[in-house]
Formats: sequence, structure tokens, C-alpha cells
Amino acid sequence: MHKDDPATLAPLAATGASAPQPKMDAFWMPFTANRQFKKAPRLLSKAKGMHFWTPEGRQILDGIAGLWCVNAGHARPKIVQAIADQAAEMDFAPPFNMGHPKAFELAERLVELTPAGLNKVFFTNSGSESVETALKMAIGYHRARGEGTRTRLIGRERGYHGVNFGGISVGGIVGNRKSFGPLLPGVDHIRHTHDLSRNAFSRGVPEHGAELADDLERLVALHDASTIAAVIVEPVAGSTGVLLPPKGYLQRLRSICDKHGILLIFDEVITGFGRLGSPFAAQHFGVTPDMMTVAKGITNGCVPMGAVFVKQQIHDAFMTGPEHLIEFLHGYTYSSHPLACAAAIGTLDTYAEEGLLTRGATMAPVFENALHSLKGSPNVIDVRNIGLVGGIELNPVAGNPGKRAFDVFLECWERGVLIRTTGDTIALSPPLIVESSHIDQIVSTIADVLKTQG
Ligand code: PXG
Ligand code: PLP
Repeated sequence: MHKDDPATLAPLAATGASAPQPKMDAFWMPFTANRQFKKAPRLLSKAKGMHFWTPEGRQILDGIAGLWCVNAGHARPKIVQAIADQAAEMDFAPPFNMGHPKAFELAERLVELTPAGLNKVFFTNSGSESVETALKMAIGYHRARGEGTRTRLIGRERGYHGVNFGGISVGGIVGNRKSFGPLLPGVDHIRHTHDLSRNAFSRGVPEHGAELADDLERLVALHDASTIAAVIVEPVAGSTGVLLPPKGYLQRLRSICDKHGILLIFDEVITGFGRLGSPFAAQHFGVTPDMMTVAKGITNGCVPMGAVFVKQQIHDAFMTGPEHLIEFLHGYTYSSHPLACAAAIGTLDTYAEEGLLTRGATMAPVFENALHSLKGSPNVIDVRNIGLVGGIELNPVAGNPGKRAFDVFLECWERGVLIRTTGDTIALSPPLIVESSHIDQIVSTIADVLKTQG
């Protein structure tokens, strides 16, 4: 069922012929070593199911669902059709003071999947925009209910919340912050939970570190709860190297937030839409936040879209004043874009028909065993896994952090497997349609490459 269709791909059968290369001067590439890339470009020009193809016709196994987003695999027919039909029917409709039926349909469909209580949806176009939206909602909510002193936002070290000013302020990645000035005022951070000394080679969530949630109590003691609007964390941090919450940690964070009237925001941009084997990480861990930010898998990565899920009472706090006035002065030109809504509905249909939002739970043991077979490979200092997310941490080359993992990435690319690296951690997040044979190919390629680098 999930096999790539050979008929469609025949024209791309590897011929060894080189394809003409585009001129590369003008495009300033995002999060890319531009000079290195342009000297030795890695181009992708076609995708289907579990694979990409290069312009020369070389097949590349997608070990990272594009960028944690193509959860149902590439070029799924229902999604392709939905986008094409929508583009022909109505390309755009203004989202402010106007609506279109698919936006409402999609919102209703989405809140069937969210944890009970998170039943309002605000649409954005990316994870970064979802984060900005949620942070503004948190501060606006407290003000609307008469606690306007609650403006402080708390993030976590090593957190990634996109690249806009709010997101990098609550984020905890030094490199993403240090070049951009003082950022948002009134932001503080709790400690991260990564602890190789106690938790290396854990299978699933690590045993030690729930007490790190108490770091929030330290910030409450320092700033006073009456100044704190919200805490934002990724249930599982993806971008900074697959950092799992210690057993009991998220529950503890939830109860400290409750005790002090602080909103808890889960940034589920990566963990949302089946990555951990349930629709959202909130359900996987049995912890319900007050807001959830999502993007990526909401449209299977096919059209940019993000969303913020919000508890009823947060939404209701805004619904006061004269009825002709806008209650929340926020929104994007492309919020609930018709093409994105159509793609998302096609995506949810595909997830439902193939049981993909829970397939991660079925495949997780296979994935876990394969990943942990890398224990003992040269330079592997940790293996981490949950659902269909894997992290393999490598011993850094002395004085050259990130180099070892980047070299592994380049060599895996040469051998036809796309992986992702962050620092010296290899991050894996295959499409949720992944089969055991694909997992074997990904892991055996990494194992072979590690031997050559050892
Ligand atoms: N929050 C989280 C938790 C994310 O993972 C964003 C926000 C921002 O989403 P947008 O759509 O604005 O990129 C993300 C995005 C990586 C990588 O290498 C991960 C992301 C983006 C780019 C690279 O792991 N996640
Ligand atoms: N900049 C200008 C000058 C604009 O007119 C707008 C939207 O109208 C924006 C920025 C924001 O763009 P978007 O709504 O796509 O985020």
C-alpha cells in the first residue's frame, strides 16, 4: 500500500546523466551553510512515498519526513487532489471579517483529535507564527481577565520555538539568540533536562530528572507568580537533539503551573500529528496543556500552515465588549488559506484511512530495537527514542563541535539516506508509513558510515 509507484517513477530511473544545475547566486538559503552548499549542492527534485529523487535520478530514502513534517509520506493522492481542486475552485479568500467553509470544517475536524478542552483553533502559516500567536494570547488572556501584571514568559534552555523574536526569546539555543540584540524583555528560562551522566541509552523516557521541573518554582520565587503569564516547552525537544522528558517531569510542570495560575503551552510543532504514536504528545504523556502550537504535519508539509489550539476559557476571556469590535487584534493575511485548509483536510483523511496517527506506536518497538543496535558503534555516546523519533548522539571531534555528525550526514546522503543532524546528534523522524525494511536501511547505513569514520 505504501510502496512507491514504479510506473510514476520510470522516467527518473537512474541514468547517471547529470542534470543542468540552476544558477545559485540569488537565493540566500535558510539555516544552511550557503558557501559550503553552493560548492557541492544537494538538490532534490521529486518525491513519492518514502523517497526523494535527485535531478540525476538518484533515489534517497527520507529518514526525516522532509523536516519532521511529511508524516504520511510524499505526494499522497488525496492531498495532491485536494490542493489542485481547491486552487481551481477558489485560490484565496480574505480571512479577516470573511470566512470560507473549509476553514470551519477543518477546525471542527481538528478539535476532534485534540485532548478534551482544547476546542478552539487559531490558524497561522508556520510553527514560528503559532508560537508568536500563543505567547500573545497568553498575555492578552491574563489582561482580559484583570491580571495584566502577568506578562512574563518562561521558556527552557535548549528549547526551539521557531525564529521570530518571541520564539527566539523563549527559545534556548544560544546560536539562534546571540546575534539579535536584547530580544523580548521579561523572559526567563528553566533548565533543560538532558543528562547523559544519568540517562544515557535509555529506551523511551529517561528515569531521572523529574525534579528539574521544580526549576519553575525557583523562577516563581524570583519573579513572583503574579508576573508570570505562561511557560512554553516542547514535550519532546526535537531541533536541539531529541531530548525526552524524564518520567513524571511534564506532570510535575503541569501541577506547578496549576498551583501558580501560570498557563502551560506545549509546542507540538514536531510532536503533533502522530509522531509519538498518538495524535499529540499531550495524549501520549497524559498531560493536557492550556494551549498547543502545531504546524508541519497539519498539512503533511504540503502547504504552509500552523495552528494554535486553545482551551475554551482562554478563548472566552477575550469574548467581551461590544460585539462589532475585534476581540483579538491578531491574524495573518494567509491565516486559514484555502489551499492550506484543503491540504489539511486531505491530510486528516489520509491519516484516518491509514491509521497513521497511531501507527507510530506499532512501529516504535521495531524502531527502538534498530536504533539501540547502534550502541557500541564507533563514537556513539547515546541513543534516544520515543515513538518514531530517534536521536543518536556522537562524541564530538575535539575542538570542532558538529563536525562528526555533519560528516555522517554527508556520507549518508552519498549512500542514499537523508538524515538530519543538530550539533553532534543525528535526529531521525521517518514518515509514519515507514516499514521495517526502511528502518533497517536507515540504521545499517548509519552503522556502516560510523565504521568508516571511527
Ligand atoms: N517549534 C518547534 C518545537 C519546532 O520544532 C518550530 C517551532 C518552528 O516552525 P517553523 O514552521 O516556523 O519552522 C519548530 C520547527 C530541525 C528543525 O532541524 C526543526 C524545525 C525547523 C527547522 C529545523 O530539527 N522545527
Ligand atoms: N507588512 C506589510 C507592509 C503588510 O501590509 C502586511 C500585511 O498586510 C504584513 C507586513 C504582514 O503580512 P502577513 O499578514 O502575510 O503576515
